[in-house]
Amino acid sequence: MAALGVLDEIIDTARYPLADPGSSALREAVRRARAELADTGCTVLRGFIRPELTDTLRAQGERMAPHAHYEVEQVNAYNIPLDADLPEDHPGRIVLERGNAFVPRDRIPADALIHRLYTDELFQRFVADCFGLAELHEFADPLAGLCLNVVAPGMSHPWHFDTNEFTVSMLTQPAEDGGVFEYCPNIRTPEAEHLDDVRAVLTGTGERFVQRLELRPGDLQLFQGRFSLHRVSPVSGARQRHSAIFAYTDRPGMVGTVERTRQLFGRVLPDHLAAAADAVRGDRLLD
Ligand SMILES: O=C(O)CCC(=O)C(=O)O
Ligand SMILES: [Fe+2]
Repeated sequence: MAALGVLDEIIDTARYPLADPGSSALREAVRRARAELADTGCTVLRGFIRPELTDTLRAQGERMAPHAHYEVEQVNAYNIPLDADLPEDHPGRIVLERGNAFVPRDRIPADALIHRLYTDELFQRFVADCFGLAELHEFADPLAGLCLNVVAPGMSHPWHFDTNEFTVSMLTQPAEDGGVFEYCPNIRTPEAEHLDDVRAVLTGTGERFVQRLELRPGDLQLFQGRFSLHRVSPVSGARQRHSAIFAYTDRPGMVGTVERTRQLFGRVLPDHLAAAADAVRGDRLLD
């Protein structure tokens, strides 16, 4: 039973018995995750990975980090074009430097701990339960589905809202200093942007909105970033900060656009071009 192998080798199944969804330990873990997600859009499952594996987790990340696409990009918090027609005082006009770099899925060995977790069906089932989703699918995108997010000293992953509904991540290597995950729970809602509050955070006067997570390698983080502005604060010291991003959707077949893929990874694959062609044609018939 391959799935059981992943569970017992990688996950601390004494704390998170994923193969036994009816157990009181697992029911309590799911209940807590759901309650915290409903409250703040964020929950951390501490010590998800077996403690004796945290050094392997770190070392594997360190080995793949040189394959990240390093290119500083000018962005805003909303992931919209910088020349968008916005009022003078709109926080979307504040330009930030995105200095993090992603190692794409095709550079992450299939036997790496994070890759084995990402594709494990019981892990996916557990994550879906925590988010209260009926189903969960890996991205069909060969690059964006699983990434290692690398923030080098002097860099940050600046304030932003996510375009996806939910994110699953795991710190694999902390920074020596800085590199803290900071977030503003529900600073906007589906009904209201709360631009004044967002501007306050972006300009450094919104401390009252900001919460900080103390993450340790091997903690599993579940996050809903569409309404909660968040960032990884500037990294300092000698070490890069590494985190695995496990990207899932509630519908199958998710492939990134050609433009965004080139920005994030510096290249595109035939799958991205094919998906773009399908989107234009609206069907999969031969020309
Ligand atoms: O690396 C992290 O902890 C945060 C990543 C993030 O916010 C993102 O990829 O959208
Ligand atoms: Fe994000």
